Amino acid sequence: MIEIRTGRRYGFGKRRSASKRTPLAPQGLLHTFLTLLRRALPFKEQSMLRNPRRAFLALFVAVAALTAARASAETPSPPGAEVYFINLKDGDTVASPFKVQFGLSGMGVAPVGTQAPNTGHHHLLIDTQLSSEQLKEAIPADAQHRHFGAGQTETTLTLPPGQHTLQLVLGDLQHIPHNPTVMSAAIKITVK
Ligand SMILES: [Cu+2]
Repeated sequence: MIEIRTGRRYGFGKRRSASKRTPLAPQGLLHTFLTLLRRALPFKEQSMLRNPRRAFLALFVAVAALTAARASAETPSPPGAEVYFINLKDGDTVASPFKVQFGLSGMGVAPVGTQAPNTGHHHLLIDTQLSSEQLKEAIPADAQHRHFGAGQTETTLTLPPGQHTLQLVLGDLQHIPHNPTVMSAAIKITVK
């Protein structure tokens, strides 16, 4: 059976007798986490965490703080940065498959994993758009949200005949749009 030692006043590194060991409860994961947390904290905080409700509250506050920090962590973009379609414009008619070239000015294209100021990678939105909420999160990855994380600046699309909307958005290394957003106009094209 897995056993864990419970937190104890000044118990850091101290060996405890086997009789005082507590078997892992069914809700083991949270219990283990709280035990480790207790051990890592000074005595005052340890005693606070012995109260499960307060411990849960502390956990909640920590998660909320991390979430808030992440939300405000959008990568800044320089003034005047622009992303645009090089070879297509609103109203064009194309035959499928067709090439789409991505233009970027005022910033640089960098593959995912590169941490450099004023860089990002291209994302192509096909027949969809990002809500103001989505502009603060990682861009989804699916058939309508294409990522070009290797730093590609063009692609070849195969779309069914009819009218389609295309839009480019630059994203940072976490796939989150910059702030201010660097996004092209949404163009409508007709596929023959
Ligand atoms: Cu991406």
